[in-house]
Order: sequence, then C-alpha cells, then structure tokens
Amino acid sequence: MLDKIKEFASWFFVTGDPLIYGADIAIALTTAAIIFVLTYFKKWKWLWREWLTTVDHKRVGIMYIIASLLMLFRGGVDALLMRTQLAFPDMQFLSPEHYNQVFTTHGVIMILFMAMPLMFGLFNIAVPLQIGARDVAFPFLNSLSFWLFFMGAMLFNMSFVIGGSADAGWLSYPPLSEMTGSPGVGQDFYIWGIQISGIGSLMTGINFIVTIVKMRAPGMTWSKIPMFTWSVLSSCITIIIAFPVLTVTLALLFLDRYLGAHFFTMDGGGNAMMYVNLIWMWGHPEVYIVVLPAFGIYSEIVSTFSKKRLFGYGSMVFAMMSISLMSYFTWLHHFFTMGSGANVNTFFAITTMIIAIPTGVKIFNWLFTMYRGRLTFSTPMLWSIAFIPCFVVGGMTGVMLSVAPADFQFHNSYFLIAHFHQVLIGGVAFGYFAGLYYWWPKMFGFKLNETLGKWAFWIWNIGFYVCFMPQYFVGLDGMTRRVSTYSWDTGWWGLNFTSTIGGFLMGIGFLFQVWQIAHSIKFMEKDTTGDPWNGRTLEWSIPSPAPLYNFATTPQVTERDDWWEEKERIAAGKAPKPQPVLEPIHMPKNSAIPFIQSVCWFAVGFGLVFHWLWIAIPGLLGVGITMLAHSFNYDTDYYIPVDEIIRTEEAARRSV
Ligand code: HEM
Ligand SMILES: [Cu+2]
Repeated sequence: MLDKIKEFASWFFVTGDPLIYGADIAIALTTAAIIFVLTYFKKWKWLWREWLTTVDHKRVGIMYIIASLLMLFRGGVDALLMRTQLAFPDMQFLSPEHYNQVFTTHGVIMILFMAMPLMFGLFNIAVPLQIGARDVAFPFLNSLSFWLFFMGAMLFNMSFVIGGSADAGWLSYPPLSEMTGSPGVGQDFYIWGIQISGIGSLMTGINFIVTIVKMRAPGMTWSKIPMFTWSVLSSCITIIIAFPVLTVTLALLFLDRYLGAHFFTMDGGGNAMMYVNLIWMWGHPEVYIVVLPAFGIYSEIVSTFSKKRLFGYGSMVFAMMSISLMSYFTWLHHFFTMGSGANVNTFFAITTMIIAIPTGVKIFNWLFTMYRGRLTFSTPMLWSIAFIPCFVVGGMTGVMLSVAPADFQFHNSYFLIAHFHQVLIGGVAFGYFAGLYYWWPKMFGFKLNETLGKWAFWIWNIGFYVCFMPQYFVGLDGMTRRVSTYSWDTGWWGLNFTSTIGGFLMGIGFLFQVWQIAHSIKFMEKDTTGDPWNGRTLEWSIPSPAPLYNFATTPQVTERDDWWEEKERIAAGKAPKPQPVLEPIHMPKNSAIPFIQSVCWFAVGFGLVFHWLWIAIPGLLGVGITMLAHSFNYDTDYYIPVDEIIRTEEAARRSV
C-alpha cells in the first residue's frame, strides 16, 4: 500500500530538482501565510463579499491587475532562469528538458496570463469611466470572464509542481505536442489552461464591444469617443474573430491526444501544417490584440501631458481599425520557410509590410501631438516617450523579417527573439506600465511615488537595451532560439553574457516597481482632486477612487475631450454645465455564481488533464447547475437611493 502511494506521488508530483522543491516550500509557506492573515484579521467574509463575488468593473479590473503582476513575476523568474543558463557556454544550470519547459511556460504566461489580463484590467478600470457609464454592459459576464481567466491561469501554473509542464513551445506545434511527442500531462495542462481562460477572453471581447457601442453617455458620438476606448474597440473586434479559431484549434489538438484523432498527425491523413496555419490565424491577430490598447494608452497620455488635443484623431482611428482588419492577412509570415512557395510568400510579405504604414501614421501623430506642447515628464509620459524609438526599431526589424527570402536567414534565430521582445516589451509592456501609472490614482485614490518610479523607469529601459540589442547580433551570428546551451568555440559568449546582465537589470527595475508600490501605500499621497494629471476625459471628472456608481448623474457630452473643454469654459468665466437632478441609481447585485462556476470549470480541466472522469463529470455537472441557477435568478439588481448618493458625494468632496 505504502509503495503504491509512493509510486503515485512520484508520478503525480514533479520531483527531482532542488529548484522545484524550493518552489514547493515557497508555495506552501505563502499559502499558509495567506490563510493565516485572512483568519487572523477576520477577513474571509470581506474577501468573499467585496472581491470574490463582486461584479463591479473597478474591482474586477483591480483583481485582473493583481493577478497579472503576479504572473509577470513568475514569467520574469522563468526569463531569468533562462538567461542564467545562457550566461556562459556549457552551463549546467537547467537541463535541456527543463529549459524547454521554461521557455514554453515563460512564453505562455507572458502573453496569455500577463499581457492579456493586464490589458483586461485596464479595459475594466478605464473604459466605463471614459464613456460615462455605470458599469460594463454585462457585469455578471465580466466577473465570469475574470474567474475563468484566473482558474485557467492557475491550472496552467499548477503543472509546475503537479504532473510536469508543457515543453513544446508557446504555440505547441504538432507532432511535438501530440501524444507521441509529449506523452506526459504537461501538454494537457496547456490545452485546458488556455482553453478555459480563452473562453473568458472571448466573453470580455463581446462585453466591451457592447459596452462601447451601447453604453456611451448621451452626446458622445463616434467622433467624440476617447482614443483609448477606440483602441479597446479595435482590440475587442480582433478578439471576437480570432479567439474562436484558438478554441477550435485546441479542441482539435485535444481530440488528437485524447481520442486518437488524426487532425494533425501524418498517419491517418492528418496534416501538422493545418495546425500551424490555424494557430497563427489566432496568434498573429493576438499580438495586435495586445498592442492596440497600448497605442490607445499612449494617445491618451501623450495628449494629456502635452496639454494638447491629440493630433490626427480621424487618422488614428482609421489606422487602428485598419490594423485590426489587416492583422488577419499576415499570419503566414511566421512560417515562410515551411514551403508554401514563392507566390504565397510574396502575398504575405507584402501584407505584412503594408501594416507598417498605419503604424507609421500613428507614430507621426504622437510626435505632432508633442510638437509645441507644454510637456511634463511624469512617469506615465516617460514610459510613453521611451516607447516611440523602441517600437520604431522593433517595427523596422519586423519589416526586415517580413522580407521572405531574408527570413530564411533570420528565421528561428535570436534576431527574431530580439525583434519580438522589442515590440512586446517596448510596445506592450511599456504601454501597460504607462497606463497603470496613469490610472493608478483613479483606481486607488493615491498617487505612486514619482522618484522611485523614475528609478524603475531608467533601470528597466537601460536593462532592456542591454538585454536585447546584443541578441540581434548573436542571432545574425547564427545562434538559434530555443537552444539551452552553446560551446566556447561559437564565439557567442560575450553577447550572451551582456544580454543576461540586461535581463537582471530589468528584474531590478521590477523590484523597484514593487518597492514603489509598497512605499506609496505606506506614505500615501492622497489624490484629493480626482484629476491629478489635469486630464482631458470623463474619468477625471469624478472623485478618486471612483464611487461605486461612478457618476452621480449621467454626464452630458458635448465635445471631444469633454472634461478638458469644461475646465476651459469654467476658466474663461463661463457657467459650468447644468447638473441634472439626482435620481436613484440602478446597479447590478453581487453574485457567487461566476466564482463557483469557474471552480467547476477548473475541475473539468483538471479531470481531463489526468483522464480522471470522476472529477471531470461532476465538474461539468456543476457548470450546468450554476448556469441553470443563474437563469432562474431574477433578483439581480437594486437601486442606490438618492440620499445615499448625496452622502457619498459629500464625503468625497469633503476630502477635497
Ligand atoms: C522581462 C524580460 C524578458 C526576458 C529577459 C525574456 C527572455 C526570454 C528568453 C531568454 C526566451 C527564450 C529564448 C529561447 O531560448 O528561444 C524568451 C522567449 C519568449 N518570450 Fe521572453 N523575456 C522577457 C519578457 C517577455 C515578455 C514581456 C513577453 C510577452 C509579453 C515575452 C514573450 C516571450 C515569448 C512568446 C517567447 C517564446 C517562447 C517560445 O519559444 O516558445 N517575453 N524570452
Ligand atoms: Cu505575425
């Protein structure tokens, strides 16, 4: 009996590596600490009532952001493990098998569990406030999206200590990801972790499209929508077309693995290239999904901190919408070398190059916005300014990669690694950091310390260039991606070592951000104005943090940058807009169903990973029951009475 248990445990738990045991202990201690703190301070009820069951978009947004920062930490540790392994030739820090797992989990976590949720967090925080709405169109669905993402991410992360991680790359090409190539459960964790969170992403896409189309304040015509909201719309349109492709692709891979279907195996008439095409039909639009909102953030910040209207509003919207459309026609540039032939390659090379045009338009719009502006260099603006040269270089190397014949040289080399990190870090991560700094006071009611923020900014930026510039050269020198080691006679040591130093600098930059947040919580500088940056759009017209109902009365929009114009009018001695009388506010009630249903989905995923139907089937039943329970629940809303609104508003104004 004891032997059997031992045997099971050594198969079920990941063993053998001191790193893993260290992590096991850390996870156990952290969990114990969290449980202790919650119990000691009697916070369980608070956690349940105020957070786990909330449908308030602001809270959901904060939860997304916290989860994504934790994932940034994990993905960052993965990155530093890899950079340590590559610091010297013939290093034996990570075994080749372990290295494969680490780059796979790093890629998946950074894109799907860091960038996506950080982006959704910012959508949630800013969009309803920018358009003068009380919440998103479907608050219940919004909470369900979050919990699905969270449970999917947990499922994927779990493979680190239970069962073993996926190791077939972040896009899991067959035949490597098929049963023959990956017999372990890591690949199944990959499929179900992404599948569950992906459904949440799809629902978020639908939710925000409806919110933006239907919930805008009266008077906010299409040409008065703030640019961030436009960028969210373009990103969500891309989501709802791209994510179903991912869902189907992973479902087919699951059928291959689980039932021995042959969609992507050569035997039985399948074709692995079908997978590669499908996954990039999602994968390429995916990178635009994450970068478009960053473009929106830069637009808001550049115009706010230049104290000028955004230059070229119409061309910006047009550029974003055309990028979201064109992003569907470039996917093949990821596998020029796989033998599609010259004509097909030419088509996709040209479509890829064309995307540089709208992107260039945007860069000029930002530059012209700053031109002759009264610039202030607060942290959000610093990240936005640093982004421009970084993204231009990243974009240019992208155009180099899109030249199909040249790609036969660049393909799968460190040149590519440098390129995509430059656009993903310099474009996406910098943008979200900028957004986080910008909207932080609106979320929490206090500002982040600027001095520490500037330290973090400079260390991150210097670290970035030190890390990734050498990789272009080592790539041109022949170093391929996904190799766990190299020998002395390659001559790659110097560049790799430099790159590792840069990687650790970025790690230090991240620690500065953590310090900055801790410091700012301790020495809180309250934002008593609600408008710390002298903002332009509606979210700055209400107190910080925003009250539960956002706007006491629905704003009446008359202009683009309505709040700025209102301030100008008042400064010019004109009367402010008349305020409508207060009325009771219609609000959605909290619900436990999104959380419970997502736990059930987690059980379904976990059961299917291990082929344990005794967990998967009850999980599925739970999903069905919670769906039914929600359908028959008619008690979903309530009204905030006028006197409570008056009290809340007065309290907010008193702190001014
Ligand atoms: C913070 C600093 C970062 C460092 C030092 C870093 C480092 C690395 C390294 C060493 C690799 C493996 C290269 C190889 O052996 O093929 C890698 C792969 C990758 N990284 Fe990062 N990374 C960072 C941030 C990010 C971010 C922010 C993202 C996305 C938002 C990202 C996305 C990816 C992807 C998709 C891969 C490819 C994984 C694969 O080959 O399957 N990385 N990164
Ligand atoms: Cu692409």
